[in-house]
Amino acid sequence: MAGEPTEVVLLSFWSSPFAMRARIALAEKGVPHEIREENLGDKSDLLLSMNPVHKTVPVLIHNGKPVCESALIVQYIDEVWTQEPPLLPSDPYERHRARFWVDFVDTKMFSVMRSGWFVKGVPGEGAKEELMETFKLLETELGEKAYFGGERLGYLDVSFFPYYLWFHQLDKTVETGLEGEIEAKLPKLEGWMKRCTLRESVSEILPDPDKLSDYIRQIRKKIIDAQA
Ligand SMILES: N[C@@H](CCC(=O)N[C@@H](CS)C(=O)NCC(=O)O)C(=O)O
Repeated sequence: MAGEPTEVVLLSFWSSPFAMRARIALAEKGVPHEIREENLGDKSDLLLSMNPVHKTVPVLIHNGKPVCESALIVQYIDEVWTQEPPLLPSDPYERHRARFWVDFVDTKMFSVMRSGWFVKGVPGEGAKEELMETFKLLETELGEKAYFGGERLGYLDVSFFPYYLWFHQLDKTVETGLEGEIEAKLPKLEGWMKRCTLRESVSEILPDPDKLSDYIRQIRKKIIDAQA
C-alpha cells in the first residue's frame, strides 16, 4: 500500500448514525477522503452500483472498490490504515469482545429503538425498560474505563457513539418517556459521551442538533402516517 496513490470516497448521509461511524474512523486515522452526500429519496447510480445488495449508506469506495456495511467499514479502515490509533485490540480475546458488543448494539439495541420508537412512533409497552436495560449492560461493560477501548477510543466507541447521540436527540425531540432518566441513571455513559464529543474526530462530524430534531420529527410523522 505504501507509496501507491489512494482514492477514498465515502457515500454518506449527514444524519446517518452508520455513516458517522465511518467518518469518525477515517478522521481518527487521518485518512484523506472525499464525502459524497447521497439523496436517499433518489439514490445515485454510483450508490446503486456500489452497494447493489443493500442500497444503503455508508459505502466506502477505496480505489474504485466498494466496502459496505458500517461495522465492516470500520474494521476495514483499521486493517488498511494501520497507523495509530488502532481501533480494534490486537489481543484476539479483546477483539472478540469488541466485536461481540458491536454486534449487540447492531442487533439488540437497534431493534429495541426501532420497535419502541421508530416503527410505532410512540414507545411501546416495555420498550422504555428494555432500552434502559440495554444501556445498562453497555454501562457495565464500560465500567471505570475512559472509553470502551480503554484509555483510547476504539471500535465499540466508534460504533456505539452515533446510536447514543441519536437517542439523546430523539429524547429531546419526542415523547420517549425517558426524560431525564438517561442522565440520572447512566452517569458513566454520560461522561463517556462527553469525552467522545470533545474529540476532534467526533466534534467535526456532529450534525446540527436542531436540524437532526427536525429530521427525527419528519421520520416519525412518516411512520405514523404510514400506519394510519
Ligand atoms: N446495516 C447498515 C445500515 C445502513 C442504513 O440503514 N443506512 C440508512 C441510512 S441511516 C440508509 O441508507 N437508508 C436508505 C434505505 O434504506 O433505503 C450499516 O451498518 O451500514
